[in-house]
Amino acid sequence: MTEGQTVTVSGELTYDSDGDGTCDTPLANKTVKILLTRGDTILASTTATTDSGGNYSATLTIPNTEYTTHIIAVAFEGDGDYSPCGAETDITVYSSTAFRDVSAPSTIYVNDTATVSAHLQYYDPSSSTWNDLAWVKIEIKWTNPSGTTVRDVYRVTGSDGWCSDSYTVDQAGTWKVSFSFPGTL
Ligand SMILES: [Ca+2]
Repeated sequence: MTEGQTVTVSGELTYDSDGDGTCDTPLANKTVKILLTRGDTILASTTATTDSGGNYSATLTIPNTEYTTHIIAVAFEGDGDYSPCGAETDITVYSSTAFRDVSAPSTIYVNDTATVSAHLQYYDPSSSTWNDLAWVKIEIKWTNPSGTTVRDVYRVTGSDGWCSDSYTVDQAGTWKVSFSFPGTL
């Protein structure tokens, strides 16, 4: 994630119906707090109300902050009848991220398998360097010459920040392949 980006947090709120320490039953129509924290500091917060299936969803905007790992915490404080259950997820805030190299065949023929690759890096302002962004999920979309998206998959970058995908093209013309890094959630 980078500053100004929004992150959608969604999940299911449950409680421990039989006291075995594991939350197991959905809780409808309850308010949960969703917090973005760094250390002991709350940087952003919002609330959401669960639906009939216990599901909630809310959006937070990443504020101006340090470029490091943050925690998104979902908290239900309980209301007397239920024991609280919560959840946490780490996210990392980057000053910026970019696909800094791409690799694709310039010409291929119908029924050939094309492989495209892209190199994701993030900017570290403390050292003024671009570094490889490893082990994050990338969405890759293939659009054929008619403008139809025929493949939409997720790939994970390797330790070198590169990810790739292959597709057997079945139409002549110009194909488009898009790479996007939606953030770490
Ligand atoms: Ca239980």
